Amino acid sequence: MARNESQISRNYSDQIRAKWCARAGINSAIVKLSKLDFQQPTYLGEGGLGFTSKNDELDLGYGSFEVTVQDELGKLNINAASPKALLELFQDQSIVDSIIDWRDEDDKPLPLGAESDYYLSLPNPYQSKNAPFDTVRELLLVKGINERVLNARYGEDGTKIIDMITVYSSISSSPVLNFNSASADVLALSLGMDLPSAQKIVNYRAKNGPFVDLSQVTDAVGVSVPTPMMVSASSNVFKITSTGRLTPGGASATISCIVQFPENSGPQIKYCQE
Ligand SMILES: [Ca+2]
Repeated sequence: MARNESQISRNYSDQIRAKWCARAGINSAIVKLSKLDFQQPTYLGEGGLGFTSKNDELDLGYGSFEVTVQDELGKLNINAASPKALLELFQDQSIVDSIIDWRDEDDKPLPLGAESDYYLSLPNPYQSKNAPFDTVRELLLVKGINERVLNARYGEDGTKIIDMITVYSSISSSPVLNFNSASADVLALSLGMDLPSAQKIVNYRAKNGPFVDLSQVTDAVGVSVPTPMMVSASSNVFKITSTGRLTPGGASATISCIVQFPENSGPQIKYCQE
């Protein structure tokens, strides 16, 4: 019995120490991102930025971290996504109607959607939001959406849907898409482009580095980019995911944070999941 208890308490303290390693990774990413010039094009490389405590030549003594950074503005904004984009992504009209009902102001359901009438009839009732999503995981409150739907894979590279979408905007509250960070799938979905054209943008960017502005995309790739939503060459809001791992024992802990870097103040943590 006593042995079990000491084992449990040891596991617990390993978890705490692994979490401290993960936090060190988050801090290291914030320091790196703080050094970016947010007036310049933001390009973290295809697939985002990755580094480890070993790359940083940081000795955590008992553990290490592994970090990935993604540009949130390179994702499909579910507060701005068109019905067509949502249908392409989720392949389910009922989910599309329910997402639109959740974020629109009225309480009148679309043909396959749901508003407060539906949600108030659930065993644990709640109202329809009738306002923009504040987090991506808020989608779990919407009719027809569960973890399986959010973790389904999309497109040729099989990215999880939850990793392709965002609710975050730049400094102004309007949703913005950074064409220097968006994958071909996200460019196609967000802007209503065809996939081969979107792929041209990504290929050019991967080879030549980021675009300075939208006209340069047209000049370089020969593709005129539709702009049903605001687009930008830069970003100041990122998702940092850090996994801390203990060297002996191998206990691990992962932390994900959304961090925004406003122009005239320090970094702001918008969301954190431990
Ligand atoms: Ca509504």
